[in-house]
Amino acid sequence: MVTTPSLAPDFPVLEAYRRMFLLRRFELKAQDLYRRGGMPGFIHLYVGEEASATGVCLHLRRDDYVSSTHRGHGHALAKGIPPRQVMAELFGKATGCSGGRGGSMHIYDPDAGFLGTNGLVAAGIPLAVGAALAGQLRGSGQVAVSFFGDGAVNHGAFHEGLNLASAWNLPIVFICENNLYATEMPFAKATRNPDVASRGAAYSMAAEAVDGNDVEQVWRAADRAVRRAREESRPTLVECRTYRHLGHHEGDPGTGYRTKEEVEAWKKQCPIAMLKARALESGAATEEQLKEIEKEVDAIVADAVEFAQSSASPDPATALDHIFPEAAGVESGRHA
Ligand SMILES: Cc1ncc(C[n+]2csc(CCOP(=O)(O)OP(=O)(O)O)c2C)c(N)n1
Ligand SMILES: [Mg+2]
Repeated sequence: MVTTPSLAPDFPVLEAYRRMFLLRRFELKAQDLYRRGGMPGFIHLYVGEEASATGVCLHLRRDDYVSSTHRGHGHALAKGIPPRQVMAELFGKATGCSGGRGGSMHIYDPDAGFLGTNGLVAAGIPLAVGAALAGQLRGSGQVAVSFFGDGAVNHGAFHEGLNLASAWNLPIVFICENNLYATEMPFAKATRNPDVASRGAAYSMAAEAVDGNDVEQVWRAADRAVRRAREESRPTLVECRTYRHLGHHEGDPGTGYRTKEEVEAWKKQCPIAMLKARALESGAATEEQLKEIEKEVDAIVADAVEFAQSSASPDPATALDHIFPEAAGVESGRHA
């Protein structure tokens, strides 16, 4: 395992560890439950990429906005949606944050500023640009963050979004989680320029690349970017270089297009193990403190599962609710 120098005194090591550990345990539990057959739909797990959502969301206010991806459970949890509501949504239960209508790829919570996980690659980018514009018009100091993968950066929505954000000086942070593959397509084969951060120059936008498995590095880069957005109303592109430990989705073993050696090498760079080693080495945390956090998180995840499994499915009589906006004078779920 490669370790980097000791943690800076202002880095919130315990909170970072808590959030990353929650994201990891939540996903591994979801994987187990999915394999047992109780969870409908598709799930794409975030295991290995926890430092990115954590390092960024530690800087966000509750009323800041986040748009996410198909691999978005970690973004939802890091932005502050309660684990109970996220787990219940994965099970399609009425108590889920989208009332059980959404599932894994439509986790949505306006109260937490969460503009949704998203089944369409790159589709969260324009949503966040719009939210940043809204924040700018309100003068509220709200910031928008768009998380997306390397698979999104050759889409029109990425280029249009960055261009508009730059032209209108929007308070937004674009976070590319470059895990080197889009499904089974290696990023280096999909483009002649796999240096995502270099693309910021095309839009005269501040940009940097970081080790996306080093939560402190992500946290520092996100600090610069969120300040630039909040205080100067200017956008930033941050490329977090990372890797998914598991397959593309549950069901893909993730081995047909990646060598065992490559996967193992990245697992040795596990963001959680690296933070733990550095926290202990530097004396920023004790073994007991980290164990206590792990115990607390395990209890939270167990409670979320119990909550989700014991919740009711949505009542069929409400199938047409939430489809038409009440404000348009349309009675709940039915044409007037
Ligand atoms: C517009 C669109 N095209 C294709 C797909 C099918 N698809 C789902 S995930 C994915 C790969 C996404 O890769 P990336 O953006 O790098 O995210 P990662 O899965 O690596 O986290 C593709 C092609 C889709 N969901 N939406
Ligand atoms: Mg990818």
